[in-house]
Amino acid sequence: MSQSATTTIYRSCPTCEASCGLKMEVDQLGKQVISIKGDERDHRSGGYVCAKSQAFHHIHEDPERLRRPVRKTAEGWREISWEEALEEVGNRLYAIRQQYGKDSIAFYYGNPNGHNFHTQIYTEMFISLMDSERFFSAGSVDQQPKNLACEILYGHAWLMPVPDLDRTGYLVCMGGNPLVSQGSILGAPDVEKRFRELRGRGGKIVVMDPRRTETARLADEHVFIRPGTDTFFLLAWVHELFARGLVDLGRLAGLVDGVERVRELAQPYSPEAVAKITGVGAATIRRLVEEFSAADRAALYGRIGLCTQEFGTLASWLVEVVNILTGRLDVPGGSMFARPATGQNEAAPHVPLQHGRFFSRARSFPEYMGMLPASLMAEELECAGEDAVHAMITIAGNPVLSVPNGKGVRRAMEKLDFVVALDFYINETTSLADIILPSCSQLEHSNYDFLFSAFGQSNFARYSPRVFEPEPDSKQQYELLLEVAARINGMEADALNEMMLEGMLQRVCASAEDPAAFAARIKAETAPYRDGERLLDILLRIGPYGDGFGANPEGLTLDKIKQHPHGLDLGPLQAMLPGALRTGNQRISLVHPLLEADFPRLEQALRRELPELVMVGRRHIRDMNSWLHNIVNYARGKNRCTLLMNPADLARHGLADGEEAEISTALGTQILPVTASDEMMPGVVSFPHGFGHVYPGTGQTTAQQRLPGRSANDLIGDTLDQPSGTSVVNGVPVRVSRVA
Ligand SMILES: Nc1nc2c(c(=O)[nH]1)N[C@H]1C(S)=C(S)[C@@H](COP(=O)(O)OP(=O)(O)OC[C@H]3O[C@@H](n4cnc5c(=O)[nH]c(N)nc54)[C@H](O)[C@@H]3O)O[C@H]1N2
Ligand SMILES: Nc1nc2c(c(=O)[nH]1)N[C@H]1C(S)=C(S)[C@@H](COP(=O)(O)OP(=O)(O)OC[C@H]3O[C@@H](n4cnc5c(=O)[nH]c(N)nc54)[C@H](O)[C@@H]3O)O[C@H]1N2
Ligand code: SF4
Ligand SMILES: [Mo]
Repeated sequence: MSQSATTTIYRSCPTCEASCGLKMEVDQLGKQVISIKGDERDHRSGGYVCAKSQAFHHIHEDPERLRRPVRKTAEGWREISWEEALEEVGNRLYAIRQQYGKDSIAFYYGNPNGHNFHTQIYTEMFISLMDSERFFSAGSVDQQPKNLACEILYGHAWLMPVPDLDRTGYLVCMGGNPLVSQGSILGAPDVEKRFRELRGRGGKIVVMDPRRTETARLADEHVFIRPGTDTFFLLAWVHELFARGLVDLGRLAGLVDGVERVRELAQPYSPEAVAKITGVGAATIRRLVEEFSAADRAALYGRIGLCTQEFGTLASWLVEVVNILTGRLDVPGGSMFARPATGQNEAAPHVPLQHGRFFSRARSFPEYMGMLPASLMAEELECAGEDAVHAMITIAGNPVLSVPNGKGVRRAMEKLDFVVALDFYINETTSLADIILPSCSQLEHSNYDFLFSAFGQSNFARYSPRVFEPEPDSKQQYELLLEVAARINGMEADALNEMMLEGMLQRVCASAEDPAAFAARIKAETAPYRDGERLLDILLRIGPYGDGFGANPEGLTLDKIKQHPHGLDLGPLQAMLPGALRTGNQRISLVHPLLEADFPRLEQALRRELPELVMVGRRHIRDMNSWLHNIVNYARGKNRCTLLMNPADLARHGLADGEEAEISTALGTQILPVTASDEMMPGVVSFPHGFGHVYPGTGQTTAQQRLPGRSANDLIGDTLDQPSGTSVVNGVPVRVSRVA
């Protein structure tokens, strides 16, 4: 028998934002994971894990996960060497860019990049070296309205508060189902326990959702709200605050401008005026407003259901406005900002709003955050003539399933001269690539909870060691970003990597007494680390808890964080304002022309006839958007890609539970089984996204055989939240009928 090499590794789960602590038993000789359990000593998750804690292990072992680059040939996919793959990718992209210009190469950035800190650290470099106005990402099917609201109010798109669940006494949750999604921009492992504790200490939870969700079932009160109408409800809330003298800015008094203008904007939207469109009675609105204001500690939280709707930016903005006007922002038990050790939420110079600096070609829609709306990707890829796109790169994303008009994206991608995918599966999108460059798996790289420590329920730092040595002849995702960005620009990847370090040193040392000496010191002290970890060490050491390279010898370094395998607790959330504001004048201005410009559209919508049936999305605990369906454990069981429909609506349409029905929109028709569910608000149906594993030529047998489903995004068109360009995937008018 071979000598046992079982070791225990503590790390955080990379699959969702909760970032739970895991205890892994592994056989490093055999490169086998023996078990993955919750780490009871993790100070944030205390042993909690969900069903998806095993996901990254299954992905690692999936024989269909790509380990080497592949090239599409007439005889099918052929494995090729890294040299050949990178040469070809570099040469083709370089030539296309020389011939047709920088905007002829489109790229799409997917969600899993946010779960790998190496990739994140190299992202800014990649985007700036791509230098393409045809940049799309999952962000515009997700949180960009919140980015825009926070950028306007607090001066930075990612300076986002989270509801202080552990100390609040009254929580209103709108458009989020954290019991299933495990929370987003919420940072809370084991939401269920926290919610039970909130109620246990006499607090109250109200969920506002067109579906009585898993979260709603745990709450004290669930209120149905018609999809896409939260802005009206929230304006009525604001209206009531003024009407009843309940505006109380608390410790933010003296820091906030535009209060009077907000009163004027909300003036027409009395509870009575919005009752019909929202489906929420005026008495209910008044009572909730009263209870919220009366509570000792209260927080209003809104998430993806509020973002990906017709007035996503206004709704996301109003969530902040209500918290501000009721004195709930930046106080314990309210809505608070985390203070990550890597310094993202520290004071920094004001940067002008990143909006409208360029426009889409097909319909002149303004960019936001350097990106064009993902919903406009198909038409943008189809532009003809001088504006034509010739090549595309996808980076850990599956837009054919995850972006509205996915079929259109696919058709448009098929016509391009050259497509590269940085991905480890051959799926609905990457099967269109000429070459796929697979990174190694999450078990083969270290991690640091970089993005998600900025949304924690408490402040923390956590480093995760890699579990296995990467396979020989494999590449990390960040190395691929370096290679591609360098080659497109006719550079060497190593030189580019060196420039990354020098660039960071320049920024960090600019204000030092002797910049050259400080840079030399940083270089020497961080020399044991390389690449992302080296840059991470610098960020940590100059960060708010850092050792400052000598200025604060007791402070943090990456070495010290590594000595805390269960995560390092940096204490409860603290007040961060006005210090963290990056608005230039250190004040919060509640109003902005971009927001006001959307009010005429809102007034029109109030007078519009209500559609008979509208569609919303839903998530299931065993899914992660489109990409875990090749895991047998998560694909078995009942088909969960069904249309939930209120029994009364079913009867009205002459449909029976379980029967297949046609669901149609202006974009197309899908056939899906219907499930009778009194969870659904009458007039609302729910269609989960991330399914539709139905295309030939993909390499995900389990997904195709066991859980093909249909893609909700083949029914969703190009309606946008105007200020942010975010897709309207909730509140989409649909028709449902018996199959002809
Ligand atoms: N209708 C509707 N559409 C939606 C949503 C909705 O609620 N309704 N939600 C939206 C949201 S919030 C999001 S975030 C997007 C997600 O949309 P995308 O960001 O496009 O993500 P996925 O569809 O999950 O695809 C992820 C891809 O990354 C690859 N991948 C995963 N991990 C790695 C890795 O470590 N390395 C490499 N190289 N590749 C990897 C997978 O193989 C897969 O191809 O979907 C959006 N689409
Ligand atoms: N299991 C699982 N977990 C996930 C994911 C996954 O795919 N599966 N994806 C991850 C990602 S990328 C993200 S961004 C997060 C998202 O996390 P959440 O924001 O919690 O997302 P959902 O679970 O989709 O919950 C959105 C809720 O909004 C409701 N809703 C829809 N339209 C409206 C509306 O107009 N108004 C109101 N008030 N509510 C509305 C829906 O019915 C749904 O209950 O989840 C993450 N976690
Ligand atoms: S809740 Fe999220 S982070 Fe925690 S175990 Fe599940 S997938 Fe992993
Ligand atoms: Mo997301």
